[in-house]
Amino acid sequence: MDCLFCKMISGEVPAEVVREGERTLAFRDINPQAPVHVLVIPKEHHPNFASLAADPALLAEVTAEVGRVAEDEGVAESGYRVVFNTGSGAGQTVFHAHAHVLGGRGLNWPPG
Ligand code: DGP
Repeated sequence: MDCLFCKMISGEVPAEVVREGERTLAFRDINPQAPVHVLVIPKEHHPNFASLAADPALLAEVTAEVGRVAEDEGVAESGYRVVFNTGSGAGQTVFHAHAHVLGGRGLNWPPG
């Protein structure tokens, strides 16, 4: 399967990994939108959030890792945002489910 994030999991494409679990990987976004911008992904290929959510145990592992990333990156107290862009209309460009963890600056609402 020609999936960029699967290639990062296999090591074929380099990634700046910040955490690795048995079923998850967390790495820095190549185009950070905030001082902290980490992507948390399941190692199993799921094309989007809806597919990932069909495996509640795996979704729970991803979200637990999001919380650990926020702690590790020092934004748990100051605040952070978790985003799953789902579908091209919402800005999804990589079709392997991923949570964006954004923090380290003030974040506006509503998002653009
Ligand atoms: P989205 O637009 O929600 O599908 O987010 C995809 C993110 O993936 C985007 O913020 C940029 C990031 N990204 C794309 N290619 C690479 C890459 O090769 N390495 C890393 N670390 N991040 C990437």
